[in-house]
Amino acid sequence: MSFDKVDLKAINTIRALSIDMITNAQSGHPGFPLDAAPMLYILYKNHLKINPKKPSWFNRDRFVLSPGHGSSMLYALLHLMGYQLSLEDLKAFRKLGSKTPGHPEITVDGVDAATGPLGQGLGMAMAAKRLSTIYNQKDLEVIDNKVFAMVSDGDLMEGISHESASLVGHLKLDNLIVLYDSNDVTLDADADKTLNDDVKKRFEAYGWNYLKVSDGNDLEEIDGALNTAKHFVNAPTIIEVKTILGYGSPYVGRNIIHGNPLTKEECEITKHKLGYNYNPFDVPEDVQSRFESINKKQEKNVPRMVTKF
Ligand SMILES: Cc1ncc(C[n+]2csc(CCOP(=O)(O)OP(=O)(O)O)c2C)c(N)n1
Repeated sequence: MSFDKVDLKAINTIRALSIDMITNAQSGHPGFPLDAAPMLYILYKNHLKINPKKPSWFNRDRFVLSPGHGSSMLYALLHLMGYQLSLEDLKAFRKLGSKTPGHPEITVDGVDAATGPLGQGLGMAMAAKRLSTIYNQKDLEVIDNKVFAMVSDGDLMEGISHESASLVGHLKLDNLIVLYDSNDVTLDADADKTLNDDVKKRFEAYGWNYLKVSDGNDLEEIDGALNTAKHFVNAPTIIEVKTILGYGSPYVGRNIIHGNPLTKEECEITKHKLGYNYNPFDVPEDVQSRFESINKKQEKNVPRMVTKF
């Protein structure tokens, strides 16, 4: 599957809306959306089996944004995908009572997990697998969904990620695919000040499959890794994607872009660097129609009729 200029523009729209939201709110975390937008876009464009018109469809794939501080990126994507999040909602980011709080809440259509405390994104696959063993019958697979989670360096440093990854490996949960945003930077400093795990060896020791994408801006490479991961059986998969925190911004690769809003001028500089020259909160027409066609495809994922229980 090849990608074109509109795909790149769509990714830059996610990045641009994210930093616009954060700058508008004067608070938030711009570094992660700028680096991780390509993998989020490809996941929703080509892999996640969902239906934005039926957001609570039971057998939909789930997406868990474990580093909840990247919420602006998820909200931007959900808006573009046609979920019930308007541009006004994006402009109300981090405001009390808004549909777009600083960390995602499951009260918002399209948000599958409330996240924020790092390390908690790895648990949902077990429930889906359990349900499938209870309800699936030989001639009727009622539950065959997958859980896709995105995790960060900070997530993998948390003790809970070790426990859950060990259990998931032991249970051979092949319905879990984890995209690891490996940008080598955390909140206070470069990750190597506190983290030097060999992630490949760590996860293989738990019984996982490990894949690596060497360039988080290489759309084909990300897409190919997800295709490979979906066909693995009898083990969960982690895909380490090497990314660059704050990609395109004046603070690229530095921890200060983790949680400090850009100024309006810095937003403009960042967009210019990305080759994206639109006003704050603008969505280019060709990007809008690209998302409409993605949605048309997704709408074919209609809930199947459940006749036997
Ligand atoms: C359990 C827990 N401890 C601490 C925090 C505070 N915190 C927020 S983000 C972060 C680390 C940021 O590094 P990373 O997760 O790699 O994110 P990135 O810099 O790539 O955006 C920390 C410690 C938290 N959210 N949860």
